[in-house]
Amino acid sequence: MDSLIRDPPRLLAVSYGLSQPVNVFCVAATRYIMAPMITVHHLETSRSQRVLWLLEEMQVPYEIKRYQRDPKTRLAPAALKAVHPLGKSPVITDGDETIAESGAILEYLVERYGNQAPAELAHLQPAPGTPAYRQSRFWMHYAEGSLMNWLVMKLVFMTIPKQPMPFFVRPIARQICGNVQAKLVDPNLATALAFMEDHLKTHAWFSGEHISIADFQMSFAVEAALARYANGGNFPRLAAYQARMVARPAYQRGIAKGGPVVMS
Ligand SMILES: N[C@@H](CCC(=O)N[C@@H](CS)C(=O)NCC(=O)O)C(=O)O
Repeated sequence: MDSLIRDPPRLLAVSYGLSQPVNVFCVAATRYIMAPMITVHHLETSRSQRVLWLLEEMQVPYEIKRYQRDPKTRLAPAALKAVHPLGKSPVITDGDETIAESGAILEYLVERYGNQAPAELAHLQPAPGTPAYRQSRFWMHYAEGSLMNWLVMKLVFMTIPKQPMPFFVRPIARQICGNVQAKLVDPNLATALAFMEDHLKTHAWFSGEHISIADFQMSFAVEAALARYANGGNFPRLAAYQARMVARPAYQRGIAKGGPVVMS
């Protein structure tokens, strides 16, 4: 055995059941060339940060293709439609697969690469039938099915009065947008944030005591909610949750690569 350890080409041959010694560099190069390469099509200040954070936590190699928003409309460039007909971000490609919708992307990545993740992420997808699983499923749906709608509406009604328009229309636009926020959007956001604040009284992470896929899906919504609606002082548990998430080295690596998360 000692002699094998001192002879890597022969050691590899034995491990792979080959009759000839193996060139270590060939094995490394073949592995590198055959490794599936994930491309994250990343629109600046977008939900795509969810995907970067997860990939960084799982330590799965990937590359980023960056897209800038139109400076006036803040919409995605047409180039994203060449990747996926919906033209939204995030979207990833992995070999022949193209996957859109952040929730579907997170589930795909956990299913395909979750078993390679560091031990701390063992509960990324909680075991079916457990309370953590039910919580995880709820927050995965709630993030995009309910919460993000109110946060997008908030952004739209905050932005409209700042758009170019004849000067005499602006006060009317401001009044209408203010009313919609006060009567419809803000009360719904108040309910949502109080609900999350209450949940975080008894849960360290959204599914329970361990970080799970739901935290990646909720991350963008939490950031947007605290930036657009609430100040952390009113929601100390939500603010503490955000601080815990942002302090994670993998989260910071995602930001360093993808840029700021929330559009201001
Ligand atoms: N539900 C989708 C939403 C995708 C979406 O609307 N992404 C935004 C960025 S956060 C986008 O691409 N906006 C640009 C546009 O609509 O042109 C998801 O979770 O992936």
